[in-house]
Amino acid sequence: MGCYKTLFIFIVLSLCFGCLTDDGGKDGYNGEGDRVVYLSESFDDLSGWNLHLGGEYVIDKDQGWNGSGVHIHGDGLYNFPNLDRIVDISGWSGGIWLELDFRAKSFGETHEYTNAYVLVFDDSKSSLRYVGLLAGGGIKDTGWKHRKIDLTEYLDGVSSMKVRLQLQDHWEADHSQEAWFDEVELYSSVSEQKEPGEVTPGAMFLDEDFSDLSCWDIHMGGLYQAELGEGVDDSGLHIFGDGPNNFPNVDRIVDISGADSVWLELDFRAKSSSGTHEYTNAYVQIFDPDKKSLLHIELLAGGGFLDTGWRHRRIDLSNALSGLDSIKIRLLLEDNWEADHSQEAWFDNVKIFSAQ
Ligand SMILES: [Ca+2]
Ligand SMILES: [Ca+2]
Ligand SMILES: [Ca+2]
Ligand SMILES: [Ca+2]
Repeated sequence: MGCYKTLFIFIVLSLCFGCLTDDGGKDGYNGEGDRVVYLSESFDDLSGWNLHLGGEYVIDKDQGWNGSGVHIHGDGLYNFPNLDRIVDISGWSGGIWLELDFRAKSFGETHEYTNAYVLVFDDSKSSLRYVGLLAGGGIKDTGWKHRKIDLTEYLDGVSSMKVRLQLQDHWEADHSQEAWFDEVELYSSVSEQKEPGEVTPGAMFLDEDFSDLSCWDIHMGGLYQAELGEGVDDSGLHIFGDGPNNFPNVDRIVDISGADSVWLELDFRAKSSSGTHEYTNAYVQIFDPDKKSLLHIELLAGGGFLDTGWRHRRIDLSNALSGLDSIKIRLLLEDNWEADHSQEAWFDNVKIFSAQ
């Protein structure tokens, strides 16, 4: 499999600071079956949400999927307008899901610049647990879409979460984006919980054990370096150093033509000089190299820890990557912090494959 030099354009995943006070989510009540509903928001009004604006952005009510919804619109340069609220989910058991309807619109359809996100934090630790990319470029108007997100793995041990609905505008002031959200539901259920199925790899598209780095394009910043370091067995990729606002990463193109399902798995470890901040650390990003659009973000470790130790993650990308012949995979460390707060990350055994 070849390696290709590709134009590198940065996506900076924003983490806007902190939220102010909140009156908390709606009290839990029983919905369908054994569902416990923690948040059921139809946006008849915006009460209970903290609005965080930037540039010339406005957040107000507009036509939603069902009745009214919330609308983020305006323009700005490098702005991340969002609304968030804290939801008490103490005592949840079984599985926990977030459902919402959204629509995202962009001035242009040819850029990887991102648009609509939903972010989930552990509020008690100010740590980011989940990054849901809803629309990541390559579109002019998604129309209304529905998304159901299984947060069970990401909210393990969390009793107070913050949900943030966000538009990211990395673009010049005269290129605008807008997003709508509606019918946001957060609920847990024991009976709806699904056991993760076993997956047997079939065709392998990438099987990287990091015995060398020759097939990767390396993009560093600040004092960051990439080297062959400690792996799960033998060597792995180690990204280390320091800098303010640096996003060192490696990427490569992977041919997935003919895939009828696409799975990604990898081992990773992330370390931070502080265990108390929501600042992020290790990510995997997947792009459509032709459209330069971002298709999936997997947050591996998002703050609130000193050292994760080695962990394993397996992700079903079949829906996000359906119909593509090639993708770009990027292994990324984000250092949004000052120069004297450092982070490092390790990656090993990165595999992309079809299920048998
Ligand atoms: Ca509504
Ligand atoms: Ca703009
Ligand atoms: Ca290895
Ligand atoms: Ca730093």
